[in-house]
Amino acid sequence: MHHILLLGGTTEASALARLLGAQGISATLSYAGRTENPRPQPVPCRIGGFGGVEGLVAYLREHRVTHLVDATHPFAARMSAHAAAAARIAGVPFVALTRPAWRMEQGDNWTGVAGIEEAVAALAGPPRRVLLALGRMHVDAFAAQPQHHYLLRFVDAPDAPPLLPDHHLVVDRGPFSVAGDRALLCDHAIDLVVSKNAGGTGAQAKLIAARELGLPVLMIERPAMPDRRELFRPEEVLDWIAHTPATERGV
Ligand code: 3Y8
Ligand code: NAP
Repeated sequence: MHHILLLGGTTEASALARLLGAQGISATLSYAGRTENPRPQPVPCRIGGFGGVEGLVAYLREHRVTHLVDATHPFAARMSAHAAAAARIAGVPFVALTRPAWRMEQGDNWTGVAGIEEAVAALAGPPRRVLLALGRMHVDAFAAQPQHHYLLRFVDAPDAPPLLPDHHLVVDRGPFSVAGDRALLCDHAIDLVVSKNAGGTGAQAKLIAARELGLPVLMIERPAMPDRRELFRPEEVLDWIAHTPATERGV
């Protein structure tokens, strides 16, 4: 009898949850609890951290998890590192469900930077009008470059106003549309887009709109991920589950 723990928070995780629910495969989708109203799911959900690797190992054993699927966002590096370690310790079959990084296409004008700090440093210089579509968790780092006008997009309204002196906040959740993001860039006279290389389709609209409008993009590259097997389609994960026998639990 299978029981899948699915680490979620992405479009692909939700697509896999729909497949698991439709096939009646026992699964739990896990959220960190970063947003106020996470999308309802067709399988039971749990919300909140596990308490590090040890906490996740204990969870895998207590809930007799037979397969662990890491379908978290490519920037959720800490969760992914914990998942790989805990699966190995607990002897639970493990796979990642992720998406390829975006690559520059004809008409794109990208400057790649290694991380958030490098993106902040790259914004030194005269005032610009910047779409900072990185969510809420890293926004305060950009207070080091207060000269710009920042257009911010958060999933939820923040408890306190962001530390940026000149900003406009949009509260909205993806997936976003090209028409919507193109209108946003035009209405706010944006001249630079800052983006994580999230991959997938949910966050891609701003890049396509930037290409159409001839705007430059500061692209933040992904953090390193542990060595692991990676699949790119939810159907491939179903197939993996079907062909990966559940090891004896609790031994
Ligand atoms: C809590 C679950 C689904 C999943 C949808 C995807 C697409 C829409 C686009 C922009 C970029 C950003 C951000 C983004 C997108 C999907 C996906 C994706 C980017 C929810 C969700 C959770 C989160 C957490 C949130 C972070 C933030 C990042 C906003 C739910 C809606 C910027 C990443 O306010 C906060 O603290 C938000 C934090 C982590 C990154 C950050 O550093 O701020 N995602 N996003 C998950 C949990 O608790 O475990 O509320 O339903 C999920 C989705 N957001 O099921 O349809 O697959 O990536 N999420 C980025 O890519 O740069 C927005 O604005 O253009
Ligand atoms: P992170 O930095 O890699 O993880 C920090 C800690 O949050 C983890 O150690 C774990 O706590 C907890 N955690 C993270 N994801 C979890 C999950 N799915 N279920 C239970 N606990 C989780 O993660 P993050 O970047 O904050 O991302 C948090 C969530 O938002 C993830 O589900 C991710 O898929 C989603 N998300 C993130 C981004 C992004 O840009 N980072 C974008 C879209 C969606 P413990 O150590 O206590 O177990």
